Amino acid sequence: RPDAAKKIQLIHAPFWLGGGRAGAELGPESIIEAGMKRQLKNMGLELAGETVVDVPRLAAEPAPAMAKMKYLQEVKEMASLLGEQVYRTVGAGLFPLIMGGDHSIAIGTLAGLTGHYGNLGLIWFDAHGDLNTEETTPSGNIHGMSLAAAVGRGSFTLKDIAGSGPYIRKENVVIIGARELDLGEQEYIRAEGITCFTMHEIDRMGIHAVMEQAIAIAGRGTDGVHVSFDLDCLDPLEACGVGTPVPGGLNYREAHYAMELLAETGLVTSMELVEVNPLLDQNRRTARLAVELAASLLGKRIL
Ligand code: 5AB
Ligand code: MN
Ligand code: MN
Ligand code: MN
Repeated sequence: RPDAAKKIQLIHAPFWLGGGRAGAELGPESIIEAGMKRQLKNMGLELAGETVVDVPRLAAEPAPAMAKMKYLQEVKEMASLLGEQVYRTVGAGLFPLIMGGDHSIAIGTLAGLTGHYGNLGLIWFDAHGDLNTEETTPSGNIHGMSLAAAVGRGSFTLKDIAGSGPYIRKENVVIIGARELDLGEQEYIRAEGITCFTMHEIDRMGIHAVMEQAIAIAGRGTDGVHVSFDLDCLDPLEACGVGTPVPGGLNYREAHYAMELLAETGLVTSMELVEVNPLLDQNRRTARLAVELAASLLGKRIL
């Protein structure tokens, strides 16, 4: 059953500079157009409020092609503004549902969440690892470094954002759906023993067993679990409206089932939906999927 006591705060983070590809800033609006509010209402959930974070939308300068961290200043500004909103939302007893925006917004989300929760678990649905640093990045795009920042890897981390709390502990991080990891990311995952269920493990074990283990790991000794959902974890045949599609992803049923299992745990503190790019989408298909997956995570059942 949807937890009717759950009051949702919708937070728009219309930011694209971390992904270096325009269109992600239109993600929040597209998710709203796809029926997010209607969906929450139909489920009997209370929409407490809606905030649009005033993130930098246009860079003062085009990113230098060789930069190892493109638009770092803008990312920091975005993260502190978003972090403040998320912190306030949690403090008010509301459930933050953050709509991106490229995946660099997770740095802001997690700055706000860790300011409140001292020991948060994290499940990162993604085709990618997002564990690059300025040294290992092949692109200079900070959306590929956001999980690294969350665990304290690299020179720019969560701690650079005012109000943030402790890093997310590596033993409580789980990546699900990976199928494109850069060399430096592979080495780091192996060296640090980060739990990463690639598509190979999902094929081998099935999504049910993967989720049971993921929930146990992210939930072990933590104050709750944040779900960071990069829509590119899904197969591009079902979700083409993302900035960096990779073939061979989660299908519709697997993704829904994963959200339903998370809902059953009652452990989820917050969710973000990132990398929806309506300029690349077809008939808002990806945005509609984002709405449906959020609904499932918030407890939607058909019977
Ligand atoms: B996303 C790549 N690893 O660092 C890089 O979409 C892609 O948030 C990053 O997962 C993709 O540039 C970032 C090649
Ligand atoms: Mn990502
Ligand atoms: Mn990704
Ligand atoms: Mn992407």
